[in-house]
Formats: sequence, C-alpha cells, structure tokens
Amino acid sequence: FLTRPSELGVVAVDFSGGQCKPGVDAAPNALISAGLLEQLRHDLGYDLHGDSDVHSYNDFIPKGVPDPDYRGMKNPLSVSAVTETLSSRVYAQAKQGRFVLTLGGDHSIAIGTISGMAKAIRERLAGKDIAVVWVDAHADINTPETSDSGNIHGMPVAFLTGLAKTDRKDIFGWLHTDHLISVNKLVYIGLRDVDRGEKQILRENGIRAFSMHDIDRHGIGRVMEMALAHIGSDTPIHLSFDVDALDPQWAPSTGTPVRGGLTLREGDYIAECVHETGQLIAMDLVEVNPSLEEKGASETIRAGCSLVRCALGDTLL
Ligand code: B3U
Ligand code: MN
Ligand code: MN
Repeated sequence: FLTRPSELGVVAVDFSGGQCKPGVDAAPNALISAGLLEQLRHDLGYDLHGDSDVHSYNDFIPKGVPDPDYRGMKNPLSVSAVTETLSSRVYAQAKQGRFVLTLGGDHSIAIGTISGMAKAIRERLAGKDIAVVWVDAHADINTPETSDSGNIHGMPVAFLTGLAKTDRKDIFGWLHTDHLISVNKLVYIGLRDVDRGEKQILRENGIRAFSMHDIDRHGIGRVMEMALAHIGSDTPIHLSFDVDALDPQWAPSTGTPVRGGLTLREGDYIAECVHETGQLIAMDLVEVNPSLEEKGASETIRAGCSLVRCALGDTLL
C-alpha cells in the first residue's frame, strides 16, 4: 500500500488541548531529543521527510477569540483548528506514498491523522477504506453527550466514525465522509478503563475490542491473530498507539495512567505484528507527558521510542 516504503513523513504535534494537563505537548521534542528519528534513519534506513523538529501547532489555534465549551466539549475551536491543519499535512505526506509517523500530543490529534490518511488512501487506491488498530487503556469513543470529562482526547473515535457530528463548521464541520472510517474496520487492544456510555456504543455497533481480560485469557499472540484476521489481509492499517496502554510500570509519565496494562514486550509485540503484515501505512504515538512522574519520564520516552521502532520494522534478531 506504500509506494515509497522506505520514506517516512514525520509529523510532530506539540498539542495538549484535548485534555487538561500541560506537558504532553513537550513529547515530540523529548522523543526526538532521545534520538528516535536518528535511530529510524541510521539503524532502520528510512529517508525522513516532514518535521525534523517541532514547529508549533499552537500557531493554528484561533487567536483573540474565546473558545467556550460547546456541548460540553472543552477547547472545541482549538482542537478543531489544529486537527484540521494536521489532517491536511498528514494527507500531503500520505499522497506521496510515504509512511506517516505522527508524534503527539494528546490523543485528540488522531482526528487529524486518521482523517488525513483515510482521505489520501481513498484517493490513491480507488476508494479503499483503511483499518485502525487503536491500542489504549481507554476507548476514546465518547460522544460529547456521553463524556463526563468534556476532554476531546476521549472522543476522537466517535468523530472519526461519524458516531459524533456537529452542525458547526468551525467545530469538526470540516470532517467529510471521505475522512471517516468504518466501525467494522476498527479494532481495540488493551482496554481496561471504558466508560458506561462507551461500552454501550461498542456493543451497539459491534466493534471488535480486545480488553486486558482477553489478553490474559488468550495471550497476546492469539489476540493479535484474531485482531489482524478481523481486519483482513487486503486493508491498509493505521496504528494509533496511546502510551497509556502500557502498564504504568513501563510508562508512568502519561495523563491518565491505569494499572493492569500491557508489558513493554506486549506493546512491542503488537507493533511488530502489525509491521509484519506489510499493511501498516501510518502510526501515531500519543499521550507521553514528560512533565508527569518526572522520575519515570525517561523510561516512558524510551518505551515510546521502542514502540515506534518495532512498528517500523526493528527486529530482535
Ligand atoms: N474516558 C475518559 C477518560 C479518558 C479517555 N482518554 C483518556 N482518559 N486518556 C474521558 O475523559 O473520556
Ligand atoms: Mn487514547
Ligand atoms: Mn488512553
């Protein structure tokens, strides 16, 4: 599905407006300073395009206008404006046949990355849909109405699937059908903190989800077989990896850590398996927040670098 498989479009998104804790905007620089891009270039042989350092996505937040809550959503104008710009940047990279690697930022940015990929692949491959593997402790599928927090990083999947819509052009009204994904091509892995309303949405839409319970029962090997079988071998895959899917033992520096998560090896294994399909076209790494649990920040950054390397084809032998 990639016409230039050794070319990487890097998108570094220093944005934190999808949730309330500052610091997650510093992650792209922290990951790059830790040597991530150099590892991809030197050890894995990728040609890098796009962002080699971070230019501020906060520049796209509308200036001098208030950004009041809308249907309970916090910072709706800002998140919409930033993800709209991000969507067109990801689209531009993907149109050139490159793999797109996005370093977040909070998980609201997936509204931009996945919509941009969905549109580019539809145009390049005669209307083909993309699949999404969403690795996370949370389902991030609240609608504005089911959300208790109002944080948009808990809602991206609802907007991307069309389950949530608004009638405001400036609040996600830029999302068109060619930006959206099908609930049938969405698979979750690692869930363990899902809100009541979200459970109902998952059930009503028959969305395939592997919780930590499923991983305990079947093992990560069998879960990956089932997850990839659900997607099928003819569909390009976008991997959206929230670092909080990992247990806080491995990734403590994140906004909403939940105990009982994936080991680092299980996370790496997920990324390796998706890489091995040859179907992977994009990856997001989100929710690394170096300013939280500062003693664990370097460990969390190292875990993030490892996940990205595995998704991009690093092997143990
Ligand atoms: N489901 C909750 C909590 C949450 C979602 N994503 C994260 N936390 N990281 C919410 O706010 O929607
Ligand atoms: Mn998330
Ligand atoms: Mn999460």
